[in-house]
Amino acid sequence: CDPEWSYDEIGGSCYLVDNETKLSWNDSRDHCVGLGGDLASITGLSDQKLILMWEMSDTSWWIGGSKLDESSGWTWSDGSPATYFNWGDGEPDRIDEDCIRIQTYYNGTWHDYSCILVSVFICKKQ
Ligand SMILES: [Ca+2]
Repeated sequence: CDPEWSYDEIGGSCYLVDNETKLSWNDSRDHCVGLGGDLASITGLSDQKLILMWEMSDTSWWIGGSKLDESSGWTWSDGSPATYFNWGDGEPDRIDEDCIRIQTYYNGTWHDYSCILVSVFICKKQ
């Protein structure tokens, strides 16, 4: 992995947790793509546990899930199959919240959130 990226031995991916830059979901995605990756997909328990291991600060992070394409339902921006979900209690709860954040202060459960709001984010690349 490049400097500052963390290696996932199980999945073979590299992750970048950017805890200083706050961007909308789209701008976060563009930022990750510009670095040769995409927003992080979380496709199963191993991805989920890994992210929690690294990042226990008290916040929420954009990940690559969205339902911006209404015909497809929830999808991952990197094209990974969206079969695993780890929603928090009562989530997803709003039709106008089309993007997903992982909440490190709620055991890494996810919530849907308004894509235009700014947030820190997690990138991933193969
Ligand atoms: Ca929500």
